[in-house]
Amino acid sequence: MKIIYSERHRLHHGEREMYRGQLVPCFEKPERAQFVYDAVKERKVGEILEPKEFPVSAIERVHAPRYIRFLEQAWDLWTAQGYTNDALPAVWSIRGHRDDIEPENFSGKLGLYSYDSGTPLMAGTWAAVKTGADIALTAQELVTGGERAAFALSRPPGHHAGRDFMGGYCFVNNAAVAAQGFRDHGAERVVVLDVDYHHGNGTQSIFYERSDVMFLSIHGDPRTEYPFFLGHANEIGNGEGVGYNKNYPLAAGSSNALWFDALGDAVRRINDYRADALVISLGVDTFADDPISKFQLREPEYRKLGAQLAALKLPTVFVLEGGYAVAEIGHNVAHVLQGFED
Ligand code: SP5
Ligand code: ZN
Repeated sequence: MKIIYSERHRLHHGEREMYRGQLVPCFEKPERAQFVYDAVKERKVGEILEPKEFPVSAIERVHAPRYIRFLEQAWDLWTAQGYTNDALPAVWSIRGHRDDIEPENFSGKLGLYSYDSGTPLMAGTWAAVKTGADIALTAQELVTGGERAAFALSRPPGHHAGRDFMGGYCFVNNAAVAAQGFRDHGAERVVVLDVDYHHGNGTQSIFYERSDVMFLSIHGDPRTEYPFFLGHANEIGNGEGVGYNKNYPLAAGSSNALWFDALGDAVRRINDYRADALVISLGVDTFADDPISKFQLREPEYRKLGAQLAALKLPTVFVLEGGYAVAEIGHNVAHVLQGFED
């Protein structure tokens, strides 16, 4: 399958994230995409292409314009105050407080548009993030144009980013941008299936009231696992969207048998929905040796996942999400893609 990649992801390279009261080295780092690039190239998964450039309006189909303006301007606003280090939020709004007035103060703006202190923002963040969305849209356009599948090899990841918030190392929701791209180019029903270890809270919230994009996610139970405040089984959608959101929270440490039971149920639902296109939020932090996650997948499981996705026989875009066992993530991703193509 075609692989879309750009070196520009390197412009985003956070130094430290807040964890248990301390700043620790970022898990989400440029080497991640480099290892994936090296693995798909070495294994000849497919031709590697540069992305096209798309207008920001394509991103604003799923993100609030004032949030995107903020991302574009954030570094300039921060450095105008004399700072040169990564910006990290330390104050947030909360239930019942105002979100309709954007504070003038930079820390206030950053808090309004984020929900954790693990997602540093720096000089090249917007450029990398914009390129990531262009990569997702290029993959979608190729598949809309008749390619069976394409892989958006981008970072930073996207599935924790919502309509007007960043967090979980994510700024723009590349999977949601691709899904909306399918809708805007002829697909009537689109599925986003999220197999990252963490619940795709951003994607869920973007499509929660819609029946034209169904969202399914298999993830660590939010009772104990990040992002904690969304991803429970009783979140089934709202309004028009009732019945078009499905969560499979699994206890940390769950067996591969349980994981594939969830995938089997998801596959049945996707078949019943009669989708026109499929977007996979492909996180490989489900890997047994991932440093921040607690599932047990390895090569045979990744190949089986790819094969079961291929059996859906849908035009498919894979979008890279998490995965922090840096040296192995390239092979883990390649196993899914090769399992899909075999
Ligand atoms: C895209 C994605 O996978 N985002 C995940 C964000 C998780 N952020 C919280 C990470 C907490 C780090 N825990 C370190 C445990 C070391 N033993
Ligand atoms: Zn993750």
